[in-house]
Amino acid sequence: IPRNPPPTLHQPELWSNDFNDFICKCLIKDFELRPNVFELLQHVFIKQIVGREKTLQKQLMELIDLNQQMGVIEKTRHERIHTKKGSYMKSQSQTCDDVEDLATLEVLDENTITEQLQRRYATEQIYTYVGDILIAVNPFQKTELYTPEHSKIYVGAKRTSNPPHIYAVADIAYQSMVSHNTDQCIVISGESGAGKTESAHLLVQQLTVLGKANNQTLQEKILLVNSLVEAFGNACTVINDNSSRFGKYLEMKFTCGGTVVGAQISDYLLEKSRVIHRAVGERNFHIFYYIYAGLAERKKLGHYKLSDSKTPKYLHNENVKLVPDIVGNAFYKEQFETVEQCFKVIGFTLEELGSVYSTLAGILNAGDVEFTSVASEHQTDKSNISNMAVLESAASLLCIRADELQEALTSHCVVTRGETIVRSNTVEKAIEVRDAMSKALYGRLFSWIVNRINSLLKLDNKGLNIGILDIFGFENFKRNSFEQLCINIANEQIQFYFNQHIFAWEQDEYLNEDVDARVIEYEDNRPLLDLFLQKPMGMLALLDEESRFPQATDQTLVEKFEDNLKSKNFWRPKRVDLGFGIHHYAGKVIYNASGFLAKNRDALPADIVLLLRSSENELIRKLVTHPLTKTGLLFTLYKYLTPLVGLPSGHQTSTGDATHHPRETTNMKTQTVASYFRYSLMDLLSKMVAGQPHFVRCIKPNNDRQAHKFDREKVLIQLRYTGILETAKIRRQGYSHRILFNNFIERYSILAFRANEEPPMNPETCAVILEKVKLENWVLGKTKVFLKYYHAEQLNLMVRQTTDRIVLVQAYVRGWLA
Ligand code: AD9
Ligand code: MG
Repeated sequence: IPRNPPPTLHQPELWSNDFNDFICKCLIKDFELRPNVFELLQHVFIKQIVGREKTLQKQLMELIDLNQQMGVIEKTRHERIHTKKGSYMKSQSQTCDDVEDLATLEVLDENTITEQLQRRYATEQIYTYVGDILIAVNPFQKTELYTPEHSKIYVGAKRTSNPPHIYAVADIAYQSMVSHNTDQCIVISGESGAGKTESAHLLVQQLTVLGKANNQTLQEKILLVNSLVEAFGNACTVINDNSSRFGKYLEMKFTCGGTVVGAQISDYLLEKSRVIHRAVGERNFHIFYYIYAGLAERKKLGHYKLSDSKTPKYLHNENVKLVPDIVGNAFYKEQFETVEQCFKVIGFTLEELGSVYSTLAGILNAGDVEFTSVASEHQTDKSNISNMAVLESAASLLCIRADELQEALTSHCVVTRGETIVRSNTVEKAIEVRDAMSKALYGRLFSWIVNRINSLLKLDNKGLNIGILDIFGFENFKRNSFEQLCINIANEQIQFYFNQHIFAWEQDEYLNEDVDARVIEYEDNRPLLDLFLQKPMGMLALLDEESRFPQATDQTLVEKFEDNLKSKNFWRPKRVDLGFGIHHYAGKVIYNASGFLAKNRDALPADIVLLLRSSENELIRKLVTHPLTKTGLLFTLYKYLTPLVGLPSGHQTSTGDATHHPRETTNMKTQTVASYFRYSLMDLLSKMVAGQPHFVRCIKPNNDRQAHKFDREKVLIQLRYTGILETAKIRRQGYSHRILFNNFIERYSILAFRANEEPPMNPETCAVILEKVKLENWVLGKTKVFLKYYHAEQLNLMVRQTTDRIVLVQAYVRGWLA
């Protein structure tokens, strides 16, 4: 029996009206009425089956048996999960006050919710629903929750029949994509280390199972994409050993029938400053350590001009020694092999791989180039390179001329009145140029890898997709810089999107449609978005403005903030040089503006660009020649988005902005990080609003990454700022699904009307359908049916069961009549 069949019921040329009528009658009723099937059949087919009663009776009994078996199968599936050994047992661990959906709690307050989560966590039930939203509390240990068995029972199952699970979210997104023919989007949020990336992996895994990739290699490739980009985009921070240092939106592509056919990734704002500098106790991107260990194992360090005794500067860390911590680290070696395997399976050529390694080794060597100050006649501080051998190594790895690299690092050209003058760089300036080159190379290499993966996994056919958003989580370190500001603004934006979806749009609709529903108060973070994104007086706009003044300093920048930002969420703390505070939705953060201007300008000197363009390595040339543009910018949605993003009118009217991607700009100097960041956010949101969203909220139960430790206060704070309590309330009282009358009738009339009937498109028809299927607590508005979060799933399941059964019976009857 095919899943998701076209309802052959609607092919009257195949079946007589009587027959259709019969199918509707006996199938709409549930399994309990099955004994009547025989009578009904006899009644309808009496004329055609004279003389064949015995055979028919036997076949009908088989049919009934089969149906019952289906029922039984479903039952045992549940029993299996309930009685499976281990602590994840619903039947044993679930007490009578234990609930799987917080929206159904009798007493709804912070304490009760925390208590529920704690109780469930203690028995390794890390997942809990709040209506249609999934809460995932990080277990900080391996669990038995992701076996093939689990994967199986969450396929096409009713949500309430299994314990809450991330696989159920995958299933709901998949089923609604297939049955409504619409794109879906799964938004995973939570602070750093809460479990977003792990959740994203699990979703991809389950979606490949659901999407039945008929091609094993494709399935394998999709599963490897995450590992590959994470090797380049993740790093060890003080909070998380595998912290995402970029935002990732992975779209899985499906045919309309639901077969997975490809994947595309969009990356957002890689924290490339990590290449040149890290906070105390943190590390560079994983890949540097992997290749170091891997190349050492293959005795190839020399080939890539890497030392086996001296740690490159870019990998310096007070606690890490090159030997044995990097070279000789078994985990890193293993990861190197895995990454190389990923590259190969996805389809990168050996030549490309070699170039990637050379570029990485080139960056590490560049980082070790040192400068000394020399006094000159006209200029007091000129710089010289003190270790020419290292410079030569870097140049040879990047396939450029050493003397030209030396020149580009130690001097720069200025054009004055049509004349080009060469000026020397001070040591400081030379270091800045060197680091800018390293950052740019790494950032562009990362984007190139992402684009290359996309072109290798791309499919032309237009189908449906499910996007999974996994960004860097909210961060609050001892010292917070420009990177944290960007990360936290992105999180602010995601929270705003969540609020819009869960609260604002829902409540707007009640008003518009005259539906009586209690208004739920929630914390609106719109003022914060305005503080950051407004033009011309928002923080990012001010930052851009100040970045344009050559004389500006980080000090003048914070003063500018202080003079212009009028918000209770912004303040200048006393006694913190260059400090400013922001009261984010998730808490107060003190930032240090030191380096903001340089980081925002992110200038790559023209001399370096020209030099790299002359590289004999094709990859390096590509990195600096072709602007890497992101595909699929959905700026048509711009209008719809603008009120959502919270951008003021100045931005709305500048359509030039909207159609022109920032990276396409040829003048690399004018592209600031802040303006690119705004576009990234826009791009991301435009993708998100195009699909139906599903939310996963990851919760970190403690700051020590410990299993079995539930810090109530820590959890409570997260529940508060993510608005879980309000979410539970609105899910209980509100109507999260709103469907236009016509759409509702088209989709669900099969549940109450015959195939050849054409019920009128009016609210009464909707009521007939809803009453027929015995749903309660729905409301009819002026143009829409208002449903509770659990109704949509019940309806979809009924439609699926009905079509499945229709196909089943048709298959049987086809057999008898033949
Ligand atoms: V960040 O914002 O990228 O710094 P994430 O992505 O929210 O962060 P991540 O998924 O990397 O956090 O999880 C952190 C660690 O928690 C993982 O490395 C695992 O050790 C652990 N974790 C998270 N989720 C699970 C899980 N479902 N089962 C077991 C988990 N361990
Ligand atoms: Mg992550």
